[in-house]
Amino acid sequence: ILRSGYIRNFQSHQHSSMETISICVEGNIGAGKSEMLNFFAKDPTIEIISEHVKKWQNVNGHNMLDLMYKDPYRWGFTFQSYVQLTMLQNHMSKSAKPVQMMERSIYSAKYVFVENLYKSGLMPSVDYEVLTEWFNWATNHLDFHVDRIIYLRCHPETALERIKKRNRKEELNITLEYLQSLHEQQEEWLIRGCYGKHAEVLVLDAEQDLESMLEVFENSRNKILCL
Ligand code: TTP
Repeated sequence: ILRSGYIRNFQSHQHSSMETISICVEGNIGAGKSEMLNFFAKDPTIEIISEHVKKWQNVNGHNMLDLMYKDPYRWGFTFQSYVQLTMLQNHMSKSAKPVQMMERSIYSAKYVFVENLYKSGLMPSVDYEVLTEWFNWATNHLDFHVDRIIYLRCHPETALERIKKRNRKEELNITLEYLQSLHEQQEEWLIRGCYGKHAEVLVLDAEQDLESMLEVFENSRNKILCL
């Protein structure tokens, strides 16, 4: 039986104990999502899904991430449609473990990145409409659910500092303004609920250094894992 992702998400609190708990980690570029997933990867009861950036850097020899940053108007649609596919593949993958934790979701790809490209004039409206049709169909007809969203919330300035430090070559020209727009989109989605509610949202303060963040993950373990 096909179930609506939306309807299932609203009913997340009722999920049966036989089902995997599905957690998505969200936050701006550089917020520390990978560090959080690395921390929980040590737990044998949790399946981690995190290698998405590597996929986007090599689509059968094409670095889609790089093309998108070099010319978003030309490549934004191609890139975002591939992101949408890889996110769907992640959502649909079945886990043998009781908890599945994934980096990002089809929702942030759409509500944060696609909306931002469109609103800032970097995506033609026909591209935006086609991506939206695909997104609406997939989230309404495919059988996946999200139980909890962890929002690693930090200032765009902090995100920029971390991006500079890690020095991913495709991201060298990311500006503070770009991160501010993405931050606004995240706030619209996860704090102000402008795109509807897909799952319970747990906000964690991601301003702190890595050591303090690891302590936060340890102390909030039960809340994060919906225990
Ligand atoms: P993130 O998914 O934010 O991964 P990250 O490694 O930056 O996360 P963290 O530092 O918190 O561990 O972004 C990866 C790159 O992909 C980044 O340059 C932004 C870009 N991206 C898009 O352009 N569109 C999208 O829909 C998504 C999800 C990411």
